Amino acid sequence: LRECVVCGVCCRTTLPAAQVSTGDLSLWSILKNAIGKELSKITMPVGFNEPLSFLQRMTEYMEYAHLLRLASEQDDAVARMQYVAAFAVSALGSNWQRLGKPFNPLLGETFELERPEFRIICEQVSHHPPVSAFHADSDNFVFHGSIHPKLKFWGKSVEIQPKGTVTVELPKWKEAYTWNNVNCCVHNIIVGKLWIEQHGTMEVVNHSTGHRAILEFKSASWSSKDLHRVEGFIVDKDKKKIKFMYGKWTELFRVTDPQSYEDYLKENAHKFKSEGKKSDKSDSPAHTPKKVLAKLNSLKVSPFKASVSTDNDDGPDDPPEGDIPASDSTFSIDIPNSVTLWEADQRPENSADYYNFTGFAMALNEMDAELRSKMCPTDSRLRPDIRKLEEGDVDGAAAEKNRLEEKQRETRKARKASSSKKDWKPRWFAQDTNPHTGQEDWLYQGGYWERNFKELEVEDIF
Ligand code: CLR
Repeated sequence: LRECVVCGVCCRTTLPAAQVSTGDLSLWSILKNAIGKELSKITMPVGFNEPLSFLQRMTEYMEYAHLLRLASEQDDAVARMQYVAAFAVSALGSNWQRLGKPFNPLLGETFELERPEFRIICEQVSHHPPVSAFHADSDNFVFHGSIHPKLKFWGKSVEIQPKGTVTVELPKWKEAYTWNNVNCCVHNIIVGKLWIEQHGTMEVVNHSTGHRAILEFKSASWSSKDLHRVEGFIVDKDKKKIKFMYGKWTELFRVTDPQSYEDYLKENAHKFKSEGKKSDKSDSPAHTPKKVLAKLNSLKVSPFKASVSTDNDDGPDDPPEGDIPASDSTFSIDIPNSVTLWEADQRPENSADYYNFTGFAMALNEMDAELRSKMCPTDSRLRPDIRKLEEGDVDGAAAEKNRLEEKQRETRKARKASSSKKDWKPRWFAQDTNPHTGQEDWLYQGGYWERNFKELEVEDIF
C-alpha cells in the first residue's frame, strides 16, 4: 500500500483540505488594469490558484492514456487515427469547470509520474516566456510536446492560447501523429459565474499515411446548444471523408460512417431547422462542422503538408452576458452505427469542494516514502507553496510563493553576474525542431529515469 508521507492517506482520492473561498476578492478587481495585456506578468493572489503546478496540470493529458495503447493495437490506420483523435479530445476533459490557476512552474522545476499505462517527465524549460515540456513513454507509444500558454485579458473574458505542438509516436507502425491545441476561454470575469470553453479547429495529422482528423470544438458564443460540442471528419490523403466523429469534450466521443451521418441529418432536418431558429445566428442546419468543411476545402491534396494552425488575436466572441449557456438535452448525440471511443470518468463526489479536481488530479501531489526517496529534488511535489495551499493555508502559501519567486530572481541575478557567463540550460530537454512539423519544439534528452540526481548535483530551487 502506498502511503502519502505528507498527508498520511493511502492512494488518496481527496485532498487534505477543502478549497478556501476567495471571499469578497473579485477577479475583476485584480484584472481591470490589465485589459488587452498578456497575463504572465500579473501577480494574482494565491486564493485564485489551485494546488497544482502547471507541470502537474499538463500531466492530466495522460488520464486516458489507455487510448494510445488501443491505437497501437489496431491493425488499420483509420482505426488507429480514431483512437489517437479520441485521446486528443479526452486530454481536454479534465478542464471542465476547472477555474483555478495552476502555479507557474519555477525555472528547472520537474514533475514525474509513473502509472501502469505510462511514465512521464515534465520540465519548465523557459521562464520568460513560460514554456513547459513533457515526454511520456510506454511499451506502445511515445507522447511528447511543449506548451507555451499565452493568456490575454479582453475585459469580459480571458483568452488562452496554448501555443505549441504535441506528437504521438507509435513505434510498432513507424507512425507519428501531431496536433495543435485549441484555444480556451474563461468567461464572465466581470459579472456572473465563471465558465470555461475550448474552441477552434484541431487537426490531427498522421505523417506517414496522410490521414487527418479535423475536429471543430464549437463555441457556445453562437448557440448554446453547441456547448462543449466537438465534431469533425477523418479524411484520407485525397480528402475523402472516411469517418464522422462527434461528441462533447466534457463527456464522450464517438465515431460513425459518413453515410450514417448524412442520413441522420436528412431524417432530422426539420428538427434542426426549428431548433436553429431559436438561438442560432446563422440559417445553416445545426450539427454541421462548418469550420471543418471550410478547412477541408482549403486543404491541398497530396503531396500533403501539415498545415500549422493560424493565430487568431482578435479576441473571442463574447456570448450573451450572465449565466453559463445551458446545453440542450433534446438534441441527439446518438447517430446510428456509432461506436463510443471515449467516455469521461465521473468526478469524485466531493469534487466541487476540491477545486473541481478529477480523481486523477487528486492524486497528482501525493508522495509516498519510496517516491520521495527516489525522485528528483526539483519535483513539483516538493514545492512548499503548493503544499500549503493544498492544506488550506492560503497565507502560508502566499508567503512561500513570494519566497520562491524572490529566490528565483536572486539566482538569475547571480548567474548573470558570475564570470562564467554561462546561460541556464534545462537539464532534461533541449530546444530543437520537431522533425514532423518543422516547428520549434523541446525534445527529451534522456537520462531522467536513471535517477542519478545526486551525482548530477541538481540545483536547489525550493
Ligand atoms: C487548456 C488545455 C491546453 C493546455 C492549457 C494551457 C493553459 C491552461 C489551460 C489548458 C486551461 C485553463 C487554465 C490555463 C492556464 C490558466 C487557466 C488553467 C490546460 C486558468 C483557468 C486561469 C484562471 C485565472 C483567470 C480567470 C485569470 O491544451
